[in-house]
Amino acid sequence: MSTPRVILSLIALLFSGAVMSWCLLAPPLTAEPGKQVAQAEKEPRPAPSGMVWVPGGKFLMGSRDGQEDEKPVHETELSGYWIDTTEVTNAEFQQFVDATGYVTLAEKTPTREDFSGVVDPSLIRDEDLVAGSICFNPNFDRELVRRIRHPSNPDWAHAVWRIQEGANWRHPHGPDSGIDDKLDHPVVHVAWSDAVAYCQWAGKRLPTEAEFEFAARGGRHQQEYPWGNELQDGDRWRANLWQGEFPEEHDVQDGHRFTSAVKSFPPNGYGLHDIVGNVWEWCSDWYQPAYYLDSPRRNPRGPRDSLDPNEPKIPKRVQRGGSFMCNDNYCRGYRCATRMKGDVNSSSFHCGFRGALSPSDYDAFAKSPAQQTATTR
Ligand SMILES: [Ca+2]
Ligand SMILES: [Ca+2]
Repeated sequence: MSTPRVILSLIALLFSGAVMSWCLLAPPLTAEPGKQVAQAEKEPRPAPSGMVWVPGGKFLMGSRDGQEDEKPVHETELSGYWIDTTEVTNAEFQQFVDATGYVTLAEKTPTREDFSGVVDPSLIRDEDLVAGSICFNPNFDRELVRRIRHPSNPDWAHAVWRIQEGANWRHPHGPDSGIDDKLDHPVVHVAWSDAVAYCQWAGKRLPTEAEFEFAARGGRHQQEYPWGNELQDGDRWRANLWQGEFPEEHDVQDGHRFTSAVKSFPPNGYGLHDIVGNVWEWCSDWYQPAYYLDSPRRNPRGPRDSLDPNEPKIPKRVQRGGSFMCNDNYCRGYRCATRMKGDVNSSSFHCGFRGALSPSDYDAFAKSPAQQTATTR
């Protein structure tokens, strides 16, 4: 069942596994946990429709207690920016595709040349070269998964995930599924380049990893989640996550087995919905686990290139926020500080994106194809 994309990217895309130890002593903290971060910049003009102003300022990025790639906690300073209040929806992506005829990566049949330099072409079978995208495998071998026990084992990932032929943004679970009843759900099965193409049409850009974490924190200082340090509010779930022992038990206590309509859960302190949970979201940065050791203090934009020591040949960008597939026993991507990486040439049924915009880019935004279309309707 494996295709090169499965072989090369499943673990990296879907499991926030152990990374090498780069832990250093964290610098002294300059603010009390939970304290509001001072608002640094006033909004220069009214926010574009569907966006909110995030004022920037200083914050402590990273976590003392998380994965090694979240360390050290370091003071970071950001300029203000606007960011979409929700993940980009199927309806919005439909507008983009209708206007441009854009075809996503998952809709194209890969060729052997697509994997040049990454895998020996002779190892790729003809039957593996199919258009498709990564989905959960509900018929996974339970005995195998129990025997392997740990998600860091490649065989575990290959058992639980699969390339679904015919899965793409129009067909989230394969050819027999559709989005007619999911137009207000986040678009999924978008590769990094697909997300960038949409943002360019919309006159926006992907948020940087630092912008995403700042936004997720919602003005709260060094809190585990966007709303505080408790995952649940009594019995109430605050985001679309996975409840039960992954992957064998799925209790669906939050009412959503897969994606949920955006705004199904309350916003955080900046008015952002699903900034954790529902779907993972692409950021603009390349991924390197040790980046925090020497990242710029002001407006960091990620390293110059990608380096995942586990799979150094595969270029990876940052993903953030976790998804409806995340829970405590598998992948705690819904923490504010959790970092994830994704193969830029892969897509999945639980990763999407949202747009960001800097004030300096506002004029270009106003002239973007999407805005021009909107004003001539
Ligand atoms: Ca759920
Ligand atoms: Ca999300």
